[in-house]
Amino acid sequence: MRRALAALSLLLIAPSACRPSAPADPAVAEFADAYPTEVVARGGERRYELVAAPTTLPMLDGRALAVWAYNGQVPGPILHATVGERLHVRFTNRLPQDTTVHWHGVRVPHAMDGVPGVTQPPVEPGESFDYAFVPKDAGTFWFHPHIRSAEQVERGLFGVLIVHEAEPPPFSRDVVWVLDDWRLGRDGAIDPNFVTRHDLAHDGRWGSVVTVNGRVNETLAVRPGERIRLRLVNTANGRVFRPDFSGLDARVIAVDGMTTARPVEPRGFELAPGNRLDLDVTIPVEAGGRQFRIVDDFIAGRPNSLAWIRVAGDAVETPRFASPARAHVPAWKDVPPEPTLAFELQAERGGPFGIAWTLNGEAPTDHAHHPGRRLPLGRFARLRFVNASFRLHPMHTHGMFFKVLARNGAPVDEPWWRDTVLVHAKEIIDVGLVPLDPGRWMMHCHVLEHAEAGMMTTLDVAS
Ligand SMILES: [Cu+2]
Repeated sequence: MRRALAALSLLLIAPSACRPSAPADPAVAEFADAYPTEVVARGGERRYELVAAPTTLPMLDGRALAVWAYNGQVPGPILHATVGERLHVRFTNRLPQDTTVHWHGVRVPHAMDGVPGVTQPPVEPGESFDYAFVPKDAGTFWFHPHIRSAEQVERGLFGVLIVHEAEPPPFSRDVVWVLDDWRLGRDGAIDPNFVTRHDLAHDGRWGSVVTVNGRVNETLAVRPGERIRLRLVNTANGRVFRPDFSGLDARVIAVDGMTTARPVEPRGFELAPGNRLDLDVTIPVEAGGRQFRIVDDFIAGRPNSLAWIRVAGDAVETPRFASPARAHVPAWKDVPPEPTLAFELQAERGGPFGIAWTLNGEAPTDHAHHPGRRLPLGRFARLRFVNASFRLHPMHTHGMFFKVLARNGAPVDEPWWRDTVLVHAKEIIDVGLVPLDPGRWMMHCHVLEHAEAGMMTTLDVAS
């Protein structure tokens, strides 16, 4: 039956979305069933114009803040597509610097990945670039520059891409919360000192003003009984959030855009830079008139108020349906026991910023000159991150998802995929993956200052 369905879906694939062949190895085929290698192009196209430009906006606590914005908004516009639709984004750069757009977590064709010198030339001021691809996975993704990102993201260049399921679950409401922080100078403007020695000696740039959707104490007004899909995205340069939803009926249903195998208790989830969490939140019918404060408690004893959920109005009927869950989860028995590639995460003196962050002793600061490490296409691989430092490193892969297999040598079984995993001080994390898309994919720390100071490399996926 499955074979017949596969044959049918092959007939429906548009030529541009067609992949050369299905994996022959049965274990890999099982993997590909959970993490599709093929996308059924359903036709249809979403077209967007995206312009990056400086502007001034009422931000944070309502003050006028000079920012760099996509389409005059911070966060940038929410782009929508349905899985299988073609997304076409005509991007124009009106910044005083080169830039690109990277689609974080989206398995795009290599030429659409937005990495200067690797997948495309930089988009110069006044120039345009057309990004076009068919998203393979439904979920919560985001986009941001991949040039001088420590400055460009901090100044406000980030936006969310929602790829909807073909038949979205009937939530009462779909809400995006973009979590961020801001470091301001004495004049109240964004501190223009980027990639400082202080940032490099720590976990990147952590600001003193924490915002959700660009506002301090964002408030979401809901009615009793509503069931909400709440999509959290961490766009901060360095800050890790640990949002506490303990007062609410909330379950994690997706991590980094990908549906979990089952709904998961949100307590203790660490949302590192780049990470996303989708929550299934039900507002109790009897909660009318109440308000719930959502707090970030990543740093013990120093909680940050993130947002409020204010319940008012007439109760609505709660939609009843099973939380979305991933039907197929592959076995990981074929992952090699020893690492295919291992990376030591460390710092050393030197480089253009005075401190260099290294992967196996290398700290290239130009995207085009990465050493490149080969990963075999369509085969199970194990990557090992050995954090030799005392700082935090959220390690991110472009073009592929992975699963955490072990922490400090102890097996773990997270029932979800990731594209970014936080490696704590002195921690060793093993992840498993099967690279399914050929190309030179970036792998880097998503503390943007660490990445700019060298903590980037490439995974060269080839057969
Ligand atoms: Cu790092």
